[in-house]
Amino acid sequence: MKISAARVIVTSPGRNFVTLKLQTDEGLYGIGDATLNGRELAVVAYLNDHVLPCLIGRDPARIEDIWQFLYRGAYWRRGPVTMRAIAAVDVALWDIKAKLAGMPLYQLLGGRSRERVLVYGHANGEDLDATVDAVGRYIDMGYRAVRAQSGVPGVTLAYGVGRGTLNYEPADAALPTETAWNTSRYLDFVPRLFDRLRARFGNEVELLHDVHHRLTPMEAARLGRSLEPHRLFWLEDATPAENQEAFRLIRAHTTTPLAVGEVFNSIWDCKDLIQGQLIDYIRTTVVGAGGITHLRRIADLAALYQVRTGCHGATDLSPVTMGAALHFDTWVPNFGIQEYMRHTSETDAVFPHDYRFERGYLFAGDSPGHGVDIDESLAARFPYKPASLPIARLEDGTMWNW
Ligand code: EZ4
Ligand code: CO
Repeated sequence: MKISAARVIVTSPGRNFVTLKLQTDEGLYGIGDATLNGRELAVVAYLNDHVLPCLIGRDPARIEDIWQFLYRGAYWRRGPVTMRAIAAVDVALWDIKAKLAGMPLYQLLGGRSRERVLVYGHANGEDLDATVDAVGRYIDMGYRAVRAQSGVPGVTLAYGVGRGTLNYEPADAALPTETAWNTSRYLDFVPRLFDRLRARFGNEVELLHDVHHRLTPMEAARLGRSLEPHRLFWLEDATPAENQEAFRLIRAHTTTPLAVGEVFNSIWDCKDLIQGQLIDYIRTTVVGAGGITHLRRIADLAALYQVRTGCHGATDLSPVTMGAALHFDTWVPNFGIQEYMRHTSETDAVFPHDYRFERGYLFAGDSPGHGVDIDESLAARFPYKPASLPIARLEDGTMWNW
């Protein structure tokens, strides 16, 4: 069998997605996601100009060798654009291999380690009352784990606050929206939010919170300590992690579990965090870190140190990534939780899939492959629309981390 054609499909059914379709000379095809929020066309160019011409005529069974070819063979290693392009190829190849075997992908990875995949949803509101109500609505929908984000009094456009729908999408304008940040107000507010949530909902529901890189290590340590009574499932991205060592300081001061890594793209970004036992959950996902082939190396390293997985699953990762992630989650022994933001109904229609949500869990389907397809004629009805992620500045104008 040979790879006979490769095509990149860009579609925007509510938001932009980049999808790779690899075809074989025997009629089988595989699908991979290559979406990089706000930088979609950079990955399209990387695939079209540098990756796809090298794939034609290759044996699609050689997943590992093609991975190594694209990683080592580029000379310029890593980075979000390269690693997403590699992920798209890798996932499409696993899809082909599993379809050829007539098995759901999790069977090829080593089989089922669990019956269902615990997920968390995103509840958010413009203020404290609205956020408490939003968490209640997620619990009513059956969620057992909920991420709570709230507008902060005195902060214009805090991270994670939607505009009245279930589908929060931060890439909201062609050019970056400017938001203003105030750390003191945030640090005063967040413990009050979780006081209210625990008082209202008790300890049964798992609660999570995403700082989205806004704090320094010592501020993060203070927040983690102040949230200890609220027993969070995790505190996410408390400080930027380019310097992995920064988490040592946070860790020394708090027992609140820490999660990080949705922006990481290789095992090298999390090696010290894992080996130093500085985190509890690693957030790298299939599309972010070079596909199933590389993510499983990260998970295996993490398992040695009792670090569990918590794959990124925001709506800017397409249903193809969600499908592949659910097969990964169904297999991976050190599974923690899976993020699950619902896609719009237009997105779900463009990407027919066999995974399903029930009572707080997602279930990978049993059709051969990763179980997600693309309806190309429907996709063509939603042309690409430029969209950027926002930026954040401190109130004096200093650029900050969004
Ligand atoms: O802001 O994926 O935990 N989830 C997140 C996401 C990110 C988006 C950026 O594209 O932090 O909502
Ligand atoms: Co996050």
